[in-house]
Formats: sequence, C-alpha cells, structure tokens
Amino acid sequence: MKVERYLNDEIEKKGSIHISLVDPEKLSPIEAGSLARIIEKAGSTAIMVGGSLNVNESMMDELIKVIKENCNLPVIIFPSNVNTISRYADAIWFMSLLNSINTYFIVGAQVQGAAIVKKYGLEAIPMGYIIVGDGGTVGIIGQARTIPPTKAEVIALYALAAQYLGMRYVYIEGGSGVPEPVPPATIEYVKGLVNVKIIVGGGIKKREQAEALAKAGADIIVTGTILEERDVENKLRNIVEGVHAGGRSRLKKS
Ligand code: 1GP
Repeated sequence: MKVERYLNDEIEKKGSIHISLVDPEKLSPIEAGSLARIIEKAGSTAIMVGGSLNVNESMMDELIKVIKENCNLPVIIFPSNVNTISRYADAIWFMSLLNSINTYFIVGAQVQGAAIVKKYGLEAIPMGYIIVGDGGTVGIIGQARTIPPTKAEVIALYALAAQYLGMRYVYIEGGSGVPEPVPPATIEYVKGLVNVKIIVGGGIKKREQAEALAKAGADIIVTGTILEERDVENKLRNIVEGVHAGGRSRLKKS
C-alpha cells in the first residue's frame, strides 16, 4: 500500500496532483535520465511508464531503471498488456478497461498478469479504466466502445460500477494526443456521484486546461505528450502549477 498511500496523502495535501506518463516507445533510456530529473523538478508526484504500441518488458525494465537512478519519484506501470510488467517498478495500476467489447481487456489480461505481479512483488493498485471520445490509439487497441465525453451520466455510472466492484481509482481517458481533453463539466458530474479517486488524462497541453479539470474534481491529472515537446521544463511546470492551483481551490471549498 506504500505508493497508494503516498498518492492519497499528496492528494489530501494538495487537492490534486500531477503524474507524468513516459512512453518507452517514444523515449530512449539515454533521454530518460534527464527527463526524469526535469519531471521531479517540475513538481510531478509520480511517473507512470507505459504505451499502447511496440513496448515489451525489456524496454520497460531499461527505462524504469534509468528513471529510478535519476529521481526519487515512485514509478507506476501503466500496462497495455501482460508483456509490459517490469520488476523494477514500485507499483502497477491493476486496471480493467471497463468499456472494452473484448473480455481480454476487461479480465483476461489481468488473469495472466496476476501471477507476474505476484512474482515480482509489485504493489497492485486497483483501477477502472474508461475510454471516452476519440480514445486515441488505446481506444483502438483496447477495442473500446468509447463514450461521448459529454455523456457525463453514462461515464459516471461506469465510474460508480467501478467503485462498487472495489476499485479505488477511476481513470477517465480521452486518449493520448487527442485535440481536446475531457470537458471539466463531465468530471464535475462524475465527482458528484462517486467516492473514488478520479484520474484524468488525454490531450491536456495547457495550464488552464489542467487547472479547470483539477478544479472540477480530478484528483490526478496525467500528461504524456508534452514531454515530447520543446521547452518541456517550462511547459511541465506550468501544467503542474495549474493542477495545484485547481486542487487548492477545491481544498478551500471543502
Ligand atoms: C494517455 O492520458 C494519457 O494515456 C496522457 O495523454 O499524451 O495526451 O498527455 P497525453
């Protein structure tokens, strides 16, 4: 429970936290070292590692080892399949793609992955994964029947089902690199119905977007694509500041 407790403690303190997502397909281990230091300096709370395409366990291993050598942030695996589980991570999102039409992504991969997680002694954090809107590559690979982002009442019921199934986090995923993030009004609606931690990601590129989503109720904001852009340090710092500003305004209200 170490990583989960750390995340929850940070959420309690800050209102909302930021996690950087690193994709092994897009980043060589050489670049990863300096990027990990930048991520820590910019104020991310943790690093997630994963990607939908062309990732295997040895790529995960190499990248995670370099990240761990260069910063003190916990590394959480964001698995796309059973071959992306690395023994060098601190934890894994043990996740189910709730709106997939293929049972493999709902429970099949999890059955195969469970033994590996156990063998590696990884902390498994239960999470319900809901893909909305465009859904990006993960929506295609995961065979998701994506939900329109404005259908807040449907997304909220998926999230509530996840809660009743015992999942402690729900990830509302717009898809990596999509043009627009999930609307804050949808997050606000979901937040009003459920009592689990809400993770939001996909298409967040500006401070204002991050702040609005945090203010609306996102406990965790995930960004990945901005790490591949120029001037990453400033961009990342701005996003993280937005997340914390949104979180602070939520703390004040409660
Ligand atoms: C993808 O939600 C994450 O799984 C991050 O999306 O790459 O668009 O930041 P971006």
